[in-house]
Amino acid sequence: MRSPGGDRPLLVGPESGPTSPFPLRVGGPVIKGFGRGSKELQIPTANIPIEGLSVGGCENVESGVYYGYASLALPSAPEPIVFPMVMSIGWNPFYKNKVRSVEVHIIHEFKEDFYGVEMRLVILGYIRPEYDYVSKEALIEDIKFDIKVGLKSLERGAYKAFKDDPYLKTVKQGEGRN
Ligand code: ADP
Ligand code: RBF
Ligand code: MG
Repeated sequence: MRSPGGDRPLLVGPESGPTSPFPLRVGGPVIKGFGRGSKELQIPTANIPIEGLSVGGCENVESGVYYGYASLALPSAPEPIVFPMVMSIGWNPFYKNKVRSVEVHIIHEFKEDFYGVEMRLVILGYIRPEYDYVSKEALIEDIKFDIKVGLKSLERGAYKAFKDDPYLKTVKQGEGRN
């Protein structure tokens, strides 16, 4: 059971750029999750179907917390917009989920929800395993630190370059929407 605090590095992954299995490219339409992210944690997570992992050829990817870029084909924009993100793949041990989920916190403030919109991910590095926590506050503190790790790690040239990855940009407008 993890407690709040504890030092961990702000930079994750080699300076020279992502190494195998990264970069991983997965995507799917944003679906309803457990309804907890925004309400309980004040950290919304856009969920995509777990099947997205097999399409991307990474169904065996280790559970844990990752960072990278996400793009959204928002109806209001002419082309997909790319944002930094941190995400969890796994069972949310703190909540003892019965299903494995893929949840992405986009590091940007949105005015509106974007359920149904096609989201594409380029995953560039592994931050940490998923933990169980002594409290909700301890989980929130760790996720806030993950956000710092993600942003800082993406600032490096060999990671920043993936912001322009064609996979993030090639979503046809309307794709993935209901
Ligand atoms: P759910 O349990 O349905 O996933 P959440 O409480 O986790 O609900 O909220 C996620 C939803 O909030 C996303 O599907 C998206 O429409 C919206 N949202 C708003 N801002 C963000 C953000 N910065 N990152 C991810 N999702 C966001
Ligand atoms: N849930 C856990 O139970 N343990 C974790 O270590 C954990 N780490 C997370 C890290 C990030 C960056 C994100 C976005 C989510 C994480 N979650 C974790 C999932 C969190 O519990 C989930 O997003 C909410 O319960 C809403 O579904
Ligand atoms: Mg969610």
